[in-house]
Amino acid sequence: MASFTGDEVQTSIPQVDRLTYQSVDCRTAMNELVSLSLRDGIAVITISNPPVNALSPGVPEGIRSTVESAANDPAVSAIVVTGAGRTFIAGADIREFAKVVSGEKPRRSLLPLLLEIEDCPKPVVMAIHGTAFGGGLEVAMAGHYRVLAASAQVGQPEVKLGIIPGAAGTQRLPRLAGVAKAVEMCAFGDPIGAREAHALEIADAIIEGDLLTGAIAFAREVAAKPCPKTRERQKKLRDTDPSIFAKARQRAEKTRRGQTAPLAAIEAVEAATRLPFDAGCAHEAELFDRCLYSTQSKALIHAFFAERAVSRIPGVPQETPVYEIRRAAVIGAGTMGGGITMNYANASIPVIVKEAGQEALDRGMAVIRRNYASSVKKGKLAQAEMDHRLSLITPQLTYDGFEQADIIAEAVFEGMALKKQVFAEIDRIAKPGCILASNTSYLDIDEIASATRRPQLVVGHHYFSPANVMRLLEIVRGRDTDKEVLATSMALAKRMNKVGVLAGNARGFIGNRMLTPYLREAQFLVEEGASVEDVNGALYDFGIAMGPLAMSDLAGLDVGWRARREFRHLEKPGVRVPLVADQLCEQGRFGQKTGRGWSKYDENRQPSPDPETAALIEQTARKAGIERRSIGREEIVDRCVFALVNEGAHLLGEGIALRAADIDVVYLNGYGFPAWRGGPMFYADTVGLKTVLARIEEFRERHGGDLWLPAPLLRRLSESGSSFGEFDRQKQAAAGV
Ligand code: T1G
Repeated sequence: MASFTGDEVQTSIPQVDRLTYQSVDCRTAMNELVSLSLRDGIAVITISNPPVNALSPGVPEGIRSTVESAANDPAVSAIVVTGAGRTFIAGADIREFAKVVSGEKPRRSLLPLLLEIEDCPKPVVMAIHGTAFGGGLEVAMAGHYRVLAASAQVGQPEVKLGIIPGAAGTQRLPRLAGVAKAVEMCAFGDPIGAREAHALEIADAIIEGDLLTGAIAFAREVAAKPCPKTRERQKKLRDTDPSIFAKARQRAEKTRRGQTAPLAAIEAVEAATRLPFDAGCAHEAELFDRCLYSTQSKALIHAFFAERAVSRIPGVPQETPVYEIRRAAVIGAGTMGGGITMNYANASIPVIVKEAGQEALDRGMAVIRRNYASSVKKGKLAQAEMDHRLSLITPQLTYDGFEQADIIAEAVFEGMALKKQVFAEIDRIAKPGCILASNTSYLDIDEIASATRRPQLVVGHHYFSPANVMRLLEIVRGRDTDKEVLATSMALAKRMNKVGVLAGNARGFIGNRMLTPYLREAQFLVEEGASVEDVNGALYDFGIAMGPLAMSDLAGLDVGWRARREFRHLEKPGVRVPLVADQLCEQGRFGQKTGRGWSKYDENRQPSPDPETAALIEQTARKAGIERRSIGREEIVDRCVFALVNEGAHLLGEGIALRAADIDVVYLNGYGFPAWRGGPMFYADTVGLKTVLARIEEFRERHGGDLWLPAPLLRRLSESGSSFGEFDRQKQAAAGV
């Protein structure tokens, strides 16, 4: 069973600064981030550090001084700590981590402050609304009592940033909620709601109505009572079943494959059951530092901020007006149309879904119902909510009602002629100001828009299959697409709980454009001697959710086949193209859906090597005079991943993608690229662009032609010793977004 070793730590880990947070002068007892007020003997400490009350520099200092001041004030019988705005404390300030890792700032420990809160002679009541995450929950657990608004959430999501709780969260949480729950919350990072927190005794009360009023009343009740210290609670640590940790490690290896922080979190909570509190905290701090200085943490923190930056579009300021989307209509109830319809219903937007025939419509609605039913079965959706969402969906065979829609999403068969016909039709029906969105995955948005009289209201909304599950939405800007339409699309993505990424109107936009060379190399590798299993296995071990050929078999080989036939005229003579996939399709082998493709599939869609495919590959290679050789995993990974990177650099250079980070967000949320590698562009930076360029030139040397022509931007950044991250920073500074 794997234990935490920590992935390669990039830089040496400096000693933690024992200097705790310097308190400000007690007389003032507050700073602009933390204020203190008195309500009839109850001190109210309010943290106000928008947008999420992170523990940025100045906040811990303010908390320390105000707690000290209240503790020393004879007029105070109890203390309430709360957050201003939409949330309690959402954790440590993640932006500070980079400064610590770069050595710009010393790492400061929150531990002494939390001990002071816990040792305060007057009851400290933590009043929690919104989120108490990470350091926020750790501060809350150092308090003597916690009262939650009914809608509040608490959690230790640090592992999602490649770290673990670093302020005794792994030591105090098991003492409050029990070891099993603490392992789950710290190792997997998902928050829990107020009711569950109350049932687990993390929360002492749920406050209905005004939180502060309820918290002050609660504080008044406990003012004369003793101050229970979380660190002194032992009951829930006793007789811990050791299989809790073994099971958690198994689950982490299965569901957090390749990630090191979950294993570190399990080890830290385990330490709480073996070591006294202080020693447990010291062990936690050591594990925390190993994670913090790891590449995985940098990658996951990059992914956190990248996902929040994608909605910033130069020239589309945050205050750009958006169209109100009250009603929607979808054309096509197939695999994509059905999922898109669910997205609108999930966002509480009434939606019409139109199909050409009753049978197809019934089939589409049956899939929608089945999807909802399976969520109810898994306890992810209440039956009432399922019924409500279905009630928002109107299946039909006509365009009736389309004239009232604020947006019409098209998800018909991927052919330009049909798309243009449909857009001409809906353009005639739709009301002025209605947005027309195409789900095309690679066709020219301007060409589609040319079939309408409102090209400024035409945009690509490219969802990923299954559309109701995959978080990515590529928002494709056409030549005439209005900025209000882009702003509306970004806002709609957020309403659907999707990540909207802006893409330029190039064939295949961002994701699929990069996928072409990635899949090309995977196919060339099997022609040159690697087995289908070698190629899939190497990328799977690299961390990608599914190997390239397995992914093609899942998506259906006929999808690419149709596109290749549509664009055969664009192929450059004399340029090598993959030779096997077309033959598989001509033999009706489309992958999982036909039981055979690159691999064979049983009735449970479990893959196994297909000797016929292997023979076909060998035969094809021989006929084409392709030399076959044994190929190592490193070459397989480098050729596939660097093909992605090189094409990504072309896209950036052409302005099809705004930021390298946007490309990473596309691949993390649409193509199963491991978040702990940060995305293809971030990964390239960790390898070093000089190394990437040298490898690409080596491949060009060996395989010739333009396929491995290094992108000019990649060459420029590599030669100037720069990186994609630096490219983004400079661009952001220049654009001021
Ligand atoms: N630090 C710095 N900035 C943060 C932040 C944080 N912890 N959380 C959010 N932001 C910024 C974010 O970048 C965005 O900025 C804005 O706030 C709004 O965020 C010691 C070591 C709280 C659920 O992992 O999960 O504590 O883009 O768009 O959708 O053991 O933010 O507007 O410039 O996400 O309403 C642990 C991370 C830290 C929580 C709100 N805490 N945050 O979601 O808004 S590690 C977390 C969230 C730690 C301790 C350890 C979410 C949210 P901008 P948003 P939202």
